[in-house]
Amino acid sequence: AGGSAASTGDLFKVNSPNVEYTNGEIKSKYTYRTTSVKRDGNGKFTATPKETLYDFKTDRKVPKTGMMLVGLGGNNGTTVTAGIIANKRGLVWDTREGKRAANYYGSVVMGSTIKLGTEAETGKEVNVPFHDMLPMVHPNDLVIGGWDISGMNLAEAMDRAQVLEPSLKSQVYKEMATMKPLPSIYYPDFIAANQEDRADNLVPGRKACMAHVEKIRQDIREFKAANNLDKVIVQWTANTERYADLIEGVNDTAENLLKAIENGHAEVAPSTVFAVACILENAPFINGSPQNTFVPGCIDLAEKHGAFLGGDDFKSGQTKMKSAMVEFLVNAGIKLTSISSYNHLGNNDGKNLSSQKQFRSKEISKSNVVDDMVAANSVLYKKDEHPDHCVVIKYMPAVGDNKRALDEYYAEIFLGGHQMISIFNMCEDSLLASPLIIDLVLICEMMTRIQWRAAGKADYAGFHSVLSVLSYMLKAPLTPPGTPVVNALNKQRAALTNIFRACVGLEPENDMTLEHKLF
Ligand code: NAI
Ligand code: DG6
Repeated sequence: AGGSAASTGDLFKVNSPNVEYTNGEIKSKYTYRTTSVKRDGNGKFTATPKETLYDFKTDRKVPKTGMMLVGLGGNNGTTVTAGIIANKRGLVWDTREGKRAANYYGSVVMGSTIKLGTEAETGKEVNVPFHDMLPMVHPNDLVIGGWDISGMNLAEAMDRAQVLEPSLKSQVYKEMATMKPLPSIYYPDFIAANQEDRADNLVPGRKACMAHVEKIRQDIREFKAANNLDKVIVQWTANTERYADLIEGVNDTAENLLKAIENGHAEVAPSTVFAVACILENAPFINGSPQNTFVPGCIDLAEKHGAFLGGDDFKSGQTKMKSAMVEFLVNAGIKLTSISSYNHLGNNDGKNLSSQKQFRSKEISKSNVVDDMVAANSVLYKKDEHPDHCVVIKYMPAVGDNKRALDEYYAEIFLGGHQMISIFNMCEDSLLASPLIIDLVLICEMMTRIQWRAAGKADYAGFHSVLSVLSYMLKAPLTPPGTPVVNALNKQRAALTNIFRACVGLEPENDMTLEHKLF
């Protein structure tokens, strides 16, 4: 345990004329197979198989990467920092249930595997760690920094969070005490009034301005230089903000958004100011909270600069379960008719969400996660028919970070019968969110090193600015304007793993296993 181990991407080699390994790159020629469907006037379909040829090129050099968190002093910020230090040092600590060692459980990249293929002699599956599919950054090598409106050092902030065992905290305390968040921007109207008392580490000024954008850009540059980094990825894990109003002439285009910041318009949120600074600094920016940081003008700006964005809202417990459960029910032909989701928690996130406008941002992101699965099944649901869906969040200080989530799934089954599934989900919220923060950084970084071109074209390009490939980790996946949102958890994972497979010239994994059926 411990130490650093960026994957070199050489655990396996693909033996194919369509794949070329050079010192610096992996190049693949890839046939993307889809089905094009036409509907005639009588409601009949013609389905035509379609092939598109792409070239992918993956940079094999794993960069020295920095992760800057907005909200570094919060529960997620301190937990993910302590977790990475613990892994880096291979720490072991006592708990009442015995010794525990640092791990990356809950991280798709560090904790899961991908089927590579079938062993020739035995016919058995060969699975490789996700982290070894492509040459990826190891989380132990991430250099951590960031901002918080609370100036507490990270050791004290970790105590304030009440997430980790004392025997673990004592081992990382000294190192974390040396880490202090950079001052941040604070526009009080965007987060709950009950947060005011921790806002003691502020860049002067209480509304958007270009000086704030420039200050954040400067912070990123200085962090990069001080730590000799090739790349910095920024992630919002600060308080949930209220939605910003979408106003024509203010946040609808890149130009108008920049003008609105210059003019100090009151509807520009701190998270949008961070996003704009990151776009201009070419640092990918991921939003782990539910608010509409990525107003149309912000996405427009990212597209113009070829900068990467990902969002919104970490999908950690209740919603991840929901996106798996609803996919199962609807694909099983069971008519889900209602979902009642209740949860209570006692951490600072819960305190902030006890305010109506901030709760509303969360309610929206927690509520939209079933739409695509329901819309895909015209046998069970008429057009625009939806299951009833209600989301409740209550602040209960005594339970701290130990969130309780109760869900009732009510469905109609054969011949008018009913099925009720009730789930009680209890977890330390930040221990579920921290591995997602890591996955988002590692995958996002990887995507900055993959380029594509249509076969026969001269120039390669990057993926679209909006990285919808991060959807698996996010409750309300941001997708390129005009493209569909996929919430179904298995589809999200398949998109991610199959894009990685395409980069090394492998077909999407299918589970036909004809080799075990046709002999
Ligand atoms: P937290 O309240 O413990 O931490 C948020 C931190 O952000 C605080 O330290 C606060 O001082 C700071 N902050 C507020 N405004 C800021 C600004 N403008 N600039 C810099 N720092 C600022 O909350 P926690 O539990 O760490 O969650 C963070 C966010 O992640 C919340 O929005 C939450 O809704 C979201 N989230 C959390 C999940 C989880 O499982 N823990 C899952 C999904 C989303
Ligand atoms: C209570 O819902 C507070 C929220 O911040 C959640 O804990 C967080 O969004 C995680 O939600 P979920 O639905 O992914 O467990």
